[in-house]
Amino acid sequence: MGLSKVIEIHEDVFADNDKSADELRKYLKKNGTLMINFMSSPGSGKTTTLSRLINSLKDEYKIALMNVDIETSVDADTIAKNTGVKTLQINNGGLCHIDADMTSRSVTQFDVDGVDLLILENIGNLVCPAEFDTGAHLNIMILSIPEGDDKPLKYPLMFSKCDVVLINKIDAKEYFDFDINKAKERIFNLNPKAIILPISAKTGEGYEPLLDYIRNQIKKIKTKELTEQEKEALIRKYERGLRTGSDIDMYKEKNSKKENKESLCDTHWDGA
Ligand SMILES: Nc1nc2c(ncn2[C@@H]2O[C@H](COP(=O)(O)OP(=O)(O)OP(=O)(O)O)[C@@H](O)[C@H]2O)c(=O)[nH]1
Ligand SMILES: [Mg+2]
Repeated sequence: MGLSKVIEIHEDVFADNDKSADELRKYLKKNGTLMINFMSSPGSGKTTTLSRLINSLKDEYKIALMNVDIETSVDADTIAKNTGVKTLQINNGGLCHIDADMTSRSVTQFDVDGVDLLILENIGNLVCPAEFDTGAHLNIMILSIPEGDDKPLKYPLMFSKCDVVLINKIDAKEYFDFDINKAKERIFNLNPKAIILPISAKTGEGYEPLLDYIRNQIKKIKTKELTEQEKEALIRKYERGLRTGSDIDMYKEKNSKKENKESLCDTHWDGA
């Protein structure tokens, strides 16, 4: 009896969190803001990766960063100093994760109007952050070479929840017995859709595909979905035979934008 009550409460907590997370995603989408949640174990290189990433994109987009830690504002201060973008430190009172309500409250205080890319540097931990949807549109995790290629076997939830896995510190690979092919195979077994990118936050090696991926995702978040009325009007026009080149191109372009958006929705969110 007591046990089943605990299970009910547990399920409700996650259901409430998922609802808050969906609301935050929709709010950010309306605002034209892509939010990415970066997760990893302590010291894999989140702050270093993000400093370089923000510096590479800050002339193209308005970027803001929220950092979660149990204590101190060291990482938010480091990124503010390294990049000059607006940062917010969230101290979460000793918890090993941040949930969607906490993220929403932080977003409200932070004011993300006009922000194209909102980055969340999650708390360093490979277990708890994977259990809580933060409301981000994308989850990126970092596995670094010194941690070992067996981590997908030991922390499967984290690897199955993320859209992208960055294998960081490849500049140091000659010093460690890290087999990149083994790591990739283990990640794909858990998450066949994962995008895996080896990088070095220290040297910048491997950054271009990551930057292009993020540019593309920002473009997608700003793509407006056609209303049902607009879709029908275009289809009627097309079917009636008003087939000037520009009509057809416009129809195709709008439909392909919709498909792009749906492929994002398939894997990450409903985006309504
Ligand atoms: N050789 C090498 N060192 C790196 C690289 N990226 C980060 N580091 C080093 O790894 C250490 C930890 O990096 P951080 O960026 O602070 O790691 P983090 O994940 O933000 O750490 P927490 O926020 O404490 O969880 C620092 O000494 C970095 O200089 C890399 O690509 N190559
Ligand atoms: Mg950090």
